[in-house]
Amino acid sequence: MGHEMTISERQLKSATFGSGVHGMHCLICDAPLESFLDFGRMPMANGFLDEEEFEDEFFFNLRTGFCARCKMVQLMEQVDRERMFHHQYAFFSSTSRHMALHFEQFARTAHGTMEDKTDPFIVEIGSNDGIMLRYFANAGIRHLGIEPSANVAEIAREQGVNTISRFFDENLAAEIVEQYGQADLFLGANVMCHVPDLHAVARGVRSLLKPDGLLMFEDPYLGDIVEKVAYDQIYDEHAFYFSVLSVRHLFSEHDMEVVDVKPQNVHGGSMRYIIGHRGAHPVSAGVTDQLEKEQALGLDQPHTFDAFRIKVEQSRDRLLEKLQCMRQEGRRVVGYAATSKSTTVTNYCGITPELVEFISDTTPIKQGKYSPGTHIPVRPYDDFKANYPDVALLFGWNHAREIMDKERAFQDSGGKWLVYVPEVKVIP
Ligand code: DWN
Repeated sequence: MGHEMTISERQLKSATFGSGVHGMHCLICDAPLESFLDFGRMPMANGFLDEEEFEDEFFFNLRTGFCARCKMVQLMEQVDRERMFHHQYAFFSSTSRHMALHFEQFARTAHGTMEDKTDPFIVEIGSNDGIMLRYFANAGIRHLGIEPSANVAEIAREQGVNTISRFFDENLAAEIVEQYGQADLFLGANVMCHVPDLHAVARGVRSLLKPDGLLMFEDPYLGDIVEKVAYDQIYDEHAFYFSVLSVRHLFSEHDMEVVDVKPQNVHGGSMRYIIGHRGAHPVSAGVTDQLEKEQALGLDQPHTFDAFRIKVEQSRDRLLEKLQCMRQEGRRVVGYAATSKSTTVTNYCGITPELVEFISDTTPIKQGKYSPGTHIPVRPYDDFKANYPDVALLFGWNHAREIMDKERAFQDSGGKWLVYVPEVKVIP
């Protein structure tokens, strides 16, 4: 996943950067930003750490803003990309079986758009451990993954997925064209929203794609975040929260247009955007339909985000109250899945090790460490299985079906799930 070296020049224009809501500018269109939600001091979502690192832990101010001009929702402050994506990046896409299937289907759909092509070439930005590109690698199709986090990129290479560890921009696009020629498809899954300098990516995509080439990417959808009060999608790595409205504006600045959109039932509700050079492909009626839905939902209006903030605060208060009640009743609560999202929830709600004994997670690199900011121990999944708690706080709510299906024994033993998206409730 990539973005420009440091904070965008656009935001640096602000003399009051980091000290207030005034003077911040939109990373896309440079209009003044309106801040609508301040989570306060926040560590990095994937900054799992050892005890001796507590003292030097990095924090920043997590705030979101809305651009009334281009409708882009975004972070008001960016963390340098090298702090987030490096040789010890803690997230591996292949940890979910359901997601592996989803990406195989995405790859098949993308492949289907190239049936008439001879020797097609596919590029994927933020290809992680190769979860999607391995489909093309196995089919013998020319492909290139771009993944700056060296440890996950290495896993992709071991599986035969051609991968380079770089951040993508127009300069890298020129190098790729020189070496491989232009691309038929440019893919991205849960990556574009991580890139503060999206203009550099858009310029790169524009020069890299053939005249009839397609950009297909998907990210968590702002409409779902707002409707489900899924505020934990907001953290350092997610610079943007896209709608069709804002994505259309961005690419229109680069002579490209959204030709289709497809809602996806992953990560709590995502949207897939299909984009081509302006005029190269017919625009589907689905685009207009979705734009109308967004207007009905008020995604173009600042008051929608003020209402969202109130619901977020209510959700935080209810969750904390529930956990405090459970502690008073002497019930053991354990977190399930040390997700990036859990960092926002635990820090914003003030969930400490007194309320949540540990967080169970299947990723070896997180185990034995502590959660960012709140320092809840992260333990291997076997610890959860060996001694079921009374309640599991489901930080991986976006994988609820997959997780609850495989944890039937926990529920059969009397265990309960505590969820907080779309509302705070105990299951069963
Ligand atoms: O955009 C991003 C999304 C797509 O993935 C990133 N910035 C980082 C990451 O976000 P996340 O960490 O919130 O992703 P997940 O997929 O909701 O959670 C993954 C974590 O959950 C891993 O640490 C593994 C853990 N997990 C588990 O312990 N047991 C996951 C599943 C499905 C399980 O059964």
